[in-house]
Amino acid sequence: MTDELDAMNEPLDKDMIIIKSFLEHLEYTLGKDKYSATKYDRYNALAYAVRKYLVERWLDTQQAYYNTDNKRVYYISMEFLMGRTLGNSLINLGLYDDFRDAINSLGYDFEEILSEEQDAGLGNGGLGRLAACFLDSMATMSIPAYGYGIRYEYGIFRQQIVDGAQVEIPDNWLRYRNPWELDRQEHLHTVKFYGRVITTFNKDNKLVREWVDTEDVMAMAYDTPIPGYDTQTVNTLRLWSAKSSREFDLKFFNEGNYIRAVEKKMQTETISKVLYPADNVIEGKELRFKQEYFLASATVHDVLYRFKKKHTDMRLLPEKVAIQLNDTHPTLAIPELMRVLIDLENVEWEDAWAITKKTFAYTNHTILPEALEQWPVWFFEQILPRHLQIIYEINDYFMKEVRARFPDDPDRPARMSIVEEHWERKIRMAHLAIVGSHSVNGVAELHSQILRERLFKDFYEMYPERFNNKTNGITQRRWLKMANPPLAHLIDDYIGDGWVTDLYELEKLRAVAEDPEFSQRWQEVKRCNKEELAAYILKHNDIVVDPNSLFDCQVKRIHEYKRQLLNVLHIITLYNRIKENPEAEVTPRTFIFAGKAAPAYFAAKLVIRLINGVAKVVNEDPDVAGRIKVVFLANYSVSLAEQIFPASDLSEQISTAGTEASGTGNMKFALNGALTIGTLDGANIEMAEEVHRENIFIFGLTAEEVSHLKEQGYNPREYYNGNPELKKAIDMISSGFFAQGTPDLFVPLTDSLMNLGDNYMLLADYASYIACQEEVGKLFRNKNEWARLAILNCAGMGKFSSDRTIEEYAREIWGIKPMDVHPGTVNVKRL
Ligand code: 4GP
Repeated sequence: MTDELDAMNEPLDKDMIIIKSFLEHLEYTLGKDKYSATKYDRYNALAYAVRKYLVERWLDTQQAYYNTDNKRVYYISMEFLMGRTLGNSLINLGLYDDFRDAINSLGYDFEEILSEEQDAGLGNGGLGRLAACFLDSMATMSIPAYGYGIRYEYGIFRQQIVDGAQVEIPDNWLRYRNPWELDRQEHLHTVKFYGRVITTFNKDNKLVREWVDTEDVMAMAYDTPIPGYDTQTVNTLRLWSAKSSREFDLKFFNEGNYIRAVEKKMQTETISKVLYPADNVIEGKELRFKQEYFLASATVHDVLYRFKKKHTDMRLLPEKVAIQLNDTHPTLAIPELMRVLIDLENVEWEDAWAITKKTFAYTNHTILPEALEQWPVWFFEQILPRHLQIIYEINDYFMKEVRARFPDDPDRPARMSIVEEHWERKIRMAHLAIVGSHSVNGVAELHSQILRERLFKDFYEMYPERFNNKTNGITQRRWLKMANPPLAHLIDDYIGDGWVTDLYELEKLRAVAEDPEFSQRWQEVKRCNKEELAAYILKHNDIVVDPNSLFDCQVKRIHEYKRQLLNVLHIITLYNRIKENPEAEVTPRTFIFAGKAAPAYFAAKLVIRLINGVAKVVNEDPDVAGRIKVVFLANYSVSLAEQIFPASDLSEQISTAGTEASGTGNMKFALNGALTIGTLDGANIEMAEEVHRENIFIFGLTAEEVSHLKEQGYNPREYYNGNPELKKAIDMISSGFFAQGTPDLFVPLTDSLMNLGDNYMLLADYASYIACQEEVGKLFRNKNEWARLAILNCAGMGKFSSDRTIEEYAREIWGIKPMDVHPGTVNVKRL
C-alpha cells in the first residue's frame, strides 16, 4: 500500500484525493494492507475518508451556532432508527458519484462495500424512523437542531425465521467499530437515582429541598454528525451511554468489596444496554423507567450547560431553547427542568413553571390505550422521590385550575388529573406532557382530530390553543434519491432535480403521466427494481417469483391493528378461488410481507407463523403455480425497506380506520411509484386528497363508522355467517390447514375474530377489501394505465416530505428560522 501511496504525485485530481485518503485510512487508521484488508475494513476506510468532509462542515456549523446564539431545537427521542450512514452522507455531501467512480477504479465494488455497513437500529418502527427523517430535514433546511437519544449497545433484535416462526437474535451492532460516532469524554453528566429528599433552610432562610444519598450514574456523550443535503450545515445527534461514576466505584472499593463494586458498576451500565423492542405499546419495567429518566436528565443538563455559556437569566431559556418530546417517553424532562430551576437555580415556582411550559412541546404518536404510559407512583417514590413531589405540586395547581374553570363538572378533575388514583396509583405521562407544554400535536389530520375529540377532549376544552396538527413526512433524499437511483435519474431527466429539496416539484410529473416514452421508461425502471428484489428473494428465501406478477407488499411492524391477518384472508380467498375454478381470472401476484413482532406479543408472532404456513401451502401447490406466491422476508430493517419500496406495485395500508396515527411507509411506497390500497386512516386520507381519490384504492369503514358500529354492538359472526368465502377462509385457518401438523396452532387467531369480538373489525371490512382487490387486479392487467396512476401518485407526494413537516414545526411550534452556515462569514477558527 505504501508503494501505491508514494506513487501518487501532487497535484492530485479528485479521484486521486479520494483514493489516497481511502488507502491512508486502510493503512494508518486500520493497520491493514491489501493482503489483510477485509471487506469490512474497506468499508471503514471509506467511512473515515468521508468523515473528513463531514467534520469540517460540522465544526463550522457548531461554531456558527455558538457565535450567533440563535434559538435551537432539541428533539428528544428514545428511538432513532437511522439505518446506514455512508451512502446517505455521500449523497448529502454531493460526493456520491465521485467516491463511487474512485473506488470502482480501484477494482472494488462500491455498492458491495456500502452494504457492509450495519444498520443503526436504535428504534422499533414509525416513531424512531420519523425521528431519523426529521434529523435529515432539519439539517437540510439549516435549522439549528440537535437530536438527543440513548446509545443502546443492542438495537432492535435481528429477526430470523425458523420453521416459520420468529426467532430473536441480539443486535450487537457496536461489536465492530462505529466510524460515525465520536466519544466526548468531557461531556459527562451525573444522573441521580434513588435516595431521599431532605428539607433544609438556605442562607437566606428560604426553604430548600435537597435530594441526597443518591446512586449516581454518569451519562457520557457520543456524537454523530448529521449532514444536510446541499448545505454547509452538519447538525449533531448526541446519544448518551451509561457509565458508572468514579465515586460510586470508590465507595465499594474502599469498603474492600471488589466483586460487589464491579457488579454494581455493571448494573449501572445496563441502563443503556438494550432498546425495548416494543412498538406502539409500553413496557412497564423499572429499567425502562430508568432509561427514560437517564435520557431526560442528561439532556436537560446538557441543554442548560450550553445555554449558560451565554446567559445567566433563566427566564431567557424559551427564547433560546425549544424542546420537542417525541411521544411521552422523554416527559420526565419536564419535572427535571423544574427541579433544576427551583432546587439548583433558585428560580421561583411561578417563573420556573412559565419557563418550562414555554420550552416544551409534545407530539403524540398513537392512541392505542396499551401505548399510553403510566408509571406506578411507587417507582417515583423509590427512584425519583424529588420528582414525585414536583409532579404532585404541578398537579395541585392544575387541579385548582380545572375546578375553577369547570365548577359544574365534578368528575372532570379525576379524569384530567396527572395522578391516576384507581387501583394502583399511577402517573399519567400524557397528562403531564400536555400540562407542561405549550404545544400538543398529532401526526396526521385525522389523528389530531381524534386527540381533540376523544383521547384528550377534556384538555382540548381547557387549552384549545395548545392543540395542533403536524402531518408526518419522509425524507426524499433517503427514500427516493438514495434508495431508487434509476427512478431518481429518470425524474431528473424530465423535470430536473429540484425535487430533492422541494418535493412539490414532483407535481411537474403530471404533465408527462401520459407521455408514452416517459411511461415506458418508468415501467422499465420498475421492472429492473422488481428483478433485483426477485433475486434477493431467491437468495434469501429460495423462492422463485415472477417479476411480471403484481408485487403486493405489506411491510411494517406486525400488529393486530395493522391487520396483516386481513391480507392473509385475501390470499386464502384467491387460493380457494383458483382451486375451485382453475380458469378463474386471478391476476398473478406475489404477496410480500416483512416486519418484526414484539418478542412478547403472542398474537403478532402467531400471525408471522400463519403467513409462513400459508406461504408453504400456496408456494408448493402446483394448482396455483404461476398465479400466486407468498414471501415473508426476514429481518425488516431500514436497509431492507430501501430494497422493497422501489420494487413494489401495491402498498397495503389497511389498518382499521382510526387506529394508525399516520403511517409513513404509505408515503415511501407512493413516492417510489406503488399504488395504495388502504382504509381512510392516518395519512392515507391526506394522500387520497393529494393524489386524487380516483387514483388510490380506498375501502372499508371510516373511523366514524367504526365507532358507530362499536357503539351499536358489533357482531363479527354476522359477517362470518353471511359470507361463504370468508367463512371458508376462517375455517381453514382454525382447522389447521396451514398449521403444518399442529392442528390447533392458529385457533387463538380465529378465536380473537370470532369469540373475542374482532377488536379491529377485520370481518366487517373483509367484503369491501376483497372487492377493492379485484379492482386492483383488473387495473394491473392494463400496464399503461397502471403506470399512469403510479406516476400520478408519485406526482402527488409533494406534501409528504419531512421538509414540509419540519418547516411547520419550526414556524408554528419552535419559533426557529433557518440559519445558513457560510464558512468565512462567521468567525470560524480551526486549528
Ligand atoms: C407510530 C404510529 O403508529 C405511526 O402511525 C406513525 O406514523 C409513527 O408513529 C410516526 O408518527 N407510533 C409508534 C409508537 O411507532 O411506538 O407509538
